Amino acid sequence: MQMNQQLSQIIRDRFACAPDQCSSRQLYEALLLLTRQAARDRPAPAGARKLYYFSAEFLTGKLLSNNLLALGLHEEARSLLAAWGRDLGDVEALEPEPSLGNGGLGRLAACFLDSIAALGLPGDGVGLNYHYGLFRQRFAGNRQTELPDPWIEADSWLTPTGKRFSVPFGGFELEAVLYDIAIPGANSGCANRLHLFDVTQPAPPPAEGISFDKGDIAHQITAFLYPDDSGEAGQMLRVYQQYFLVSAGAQLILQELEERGFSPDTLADHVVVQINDTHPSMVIPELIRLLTERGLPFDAALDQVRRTCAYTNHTILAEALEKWPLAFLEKAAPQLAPIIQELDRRAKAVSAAPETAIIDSQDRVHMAHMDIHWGFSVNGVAALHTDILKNAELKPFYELYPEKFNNKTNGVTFRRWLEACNPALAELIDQCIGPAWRKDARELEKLLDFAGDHTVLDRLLEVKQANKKRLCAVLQAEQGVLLDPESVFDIQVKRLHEYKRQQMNALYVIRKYLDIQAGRLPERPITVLFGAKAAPAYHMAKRIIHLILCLQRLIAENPQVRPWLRVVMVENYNVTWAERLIPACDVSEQISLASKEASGTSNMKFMANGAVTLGTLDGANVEIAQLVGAENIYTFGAHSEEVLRLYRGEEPDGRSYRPLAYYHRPAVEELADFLVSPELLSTGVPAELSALWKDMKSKDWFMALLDVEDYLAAKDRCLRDYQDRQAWARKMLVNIAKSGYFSSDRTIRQYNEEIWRLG
Ligand code: 26Q
Repeated sequence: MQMNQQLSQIIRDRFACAPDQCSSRQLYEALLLLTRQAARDRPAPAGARKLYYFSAEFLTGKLLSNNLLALGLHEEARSLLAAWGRDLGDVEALEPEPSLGNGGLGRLAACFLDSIAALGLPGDGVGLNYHYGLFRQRFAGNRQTELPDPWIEADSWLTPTGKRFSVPFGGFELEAVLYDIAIPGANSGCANRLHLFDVTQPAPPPAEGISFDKGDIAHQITAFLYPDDSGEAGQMLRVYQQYFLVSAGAQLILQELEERGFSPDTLADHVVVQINDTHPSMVIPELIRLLTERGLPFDAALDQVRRTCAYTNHTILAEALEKWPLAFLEKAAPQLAPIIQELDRRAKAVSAAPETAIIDSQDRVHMAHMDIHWGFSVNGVAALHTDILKNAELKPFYELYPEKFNNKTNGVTFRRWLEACNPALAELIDQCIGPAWRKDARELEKLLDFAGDHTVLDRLLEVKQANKKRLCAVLQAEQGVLLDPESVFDIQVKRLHEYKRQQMNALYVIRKYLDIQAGRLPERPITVLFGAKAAPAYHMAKRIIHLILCLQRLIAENPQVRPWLRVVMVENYNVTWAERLIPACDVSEQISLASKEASGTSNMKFMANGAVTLGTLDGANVEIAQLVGAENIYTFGAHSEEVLRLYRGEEPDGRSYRPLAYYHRPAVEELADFLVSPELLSTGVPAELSALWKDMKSKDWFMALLDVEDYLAAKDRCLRDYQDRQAWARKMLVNIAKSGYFSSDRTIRQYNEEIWRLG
């Protein structure tokens, strides 16, 4: 049946009206039903082994447009709505965004599902059906406040499957109810599933803010996505969440194995489990437990599980490496404790070194160590990150198991992050090199033939300009700020964390503010855009947001500075905002302290959309720099080796990092002291700003002051170069042409060839 008839029928049946009379809301619901059904109707891909991608987070973003594209229905839907006098964009705007992730790790999982389905590989996601994703951010009094962000409406992408699994916690049991979201693959004709587990009786909406009764496990376990604030209250609930996810997920695996006609003792031949960071690591002991329950001896169960499970590491930040007190695990899942203790005993027989123990001398369980000893693969997410894992962070493990370690540089789906979010650029690319790049992003390299073509370079600048104007219109409508699209758009969007160093970018803003007041004007006005959420209990991160919002206000209210410099922090940064900001970006800020950002993925999205990177040699920036060459990227700052030596206090003179030595440099002191200047204190909360200032001078754990002078110089150089528009357009073109390497299709092919072997 034609889409016209299908949609008209849904609208007639549901709303008893004609398509051209119904509201956008009704059109949205009708399109949701049609798209959801079309995705569900697709067959699952075939293969010898099936992948289960276990993750506490799947940051899918909105799905309507994405799914229409994957199903090949987008153009038909657009023109049908146009014939009814309606705009598909207006309808898509009504979809609530499922923010079921904190940031990079969750968004990576979503890109991976998109690529797995597009490549026609059998692989499902396994996660939790949080009712409230990451909190909704509001600014009040130049500070962040948090509100719940519900996304499940009467009609949503979720399909109840009728499947239920009983999860045995210490002292009580909970039923896990399974919902699925179909993931259609672009060009593959198949669909995989995202399996999301929920409780039978979810809690009612919270009465106020995002606080809730953390002791009410039975109802609250799937209420909220846990923000990254390890060390604070609620850890026990986090453990319950993790066990709920892995126990239900492991039972699903064994049920499907049986349905496929295989016995439990052949698990490793038919199943592979990818553990996305340590949040689902308990799947290892849980699978062992379930296999022994089904009659396998412990050794046979362990042998199957160790050939089934593979682990991805996403961080070297010590505070983010999960170590749970054994007592927590004993309380939440007592049946796992003896298994974990046995895994620990056996690991200690392999290596007596305390740093490789699963259970340490303080009875804490190191989740990553369990994965490394008892999984068959350990991968980092960018070349530098994997090198640091092998040679520093996990060195003792690399010496024990060199064959397990491998790198899989992250990637992003170009279908969402170029085709869908930047249609004008996609069309220009088509005109230059044809549409083959849409199926194989490496084809983008053919754009290099146009590096000297002034017509193409001019068109590239026009597309960027149009995207900047589009962003300005949205910002004016949604946040009431009026920006100058002729200014340079310098953008830093990512979770707020000290190691990502948004504070260093703020110091640049202060530098320009002081310069402009002193009559030293930039060659072109500059707009610095931020988007970032801070974990509610991460006080330093919230202070940095406060600083940026104070600067935003100070500058907006200063008639002398305002025409030359603007700062805007978008409220409630999420995937939808990213889709508008990234195509409009000129300068991509990737300024983490070298060694700390495992990969980064916005760096790849910006690059593919023709932004030029200003960054440290960290994470995947290193690979970007290698691909585009020194003339097409601005790098600065200490290298990772130096940073790691500073942390160990191993510089040649035995030196470790002392921020005060950098603070006292004249160019730096003036900027840092601005944090406690009367004019800034008058717009902000003095105690917060001075706490930030004191920390910067005395601790500066992520060494913003170490790199700040180099950063200021690199950014000034970058902004000067921007003035030669043709030369800049050439840099944009080279970045787009070389970005194909960062397609998640490439990443997933490598996972499949080197880890999963789905066959
Ligand atoms: C841990 C314990 C308790 C509560 C929360 C957490 C927690 C939650 C989320 C720890 C970490 C995260 C998220 C980590 C993350 O997003 N890492 C990013 O992963 C990206 C994909 O590989 C990389 O590109 C980024 O460099 C990395 O920071």
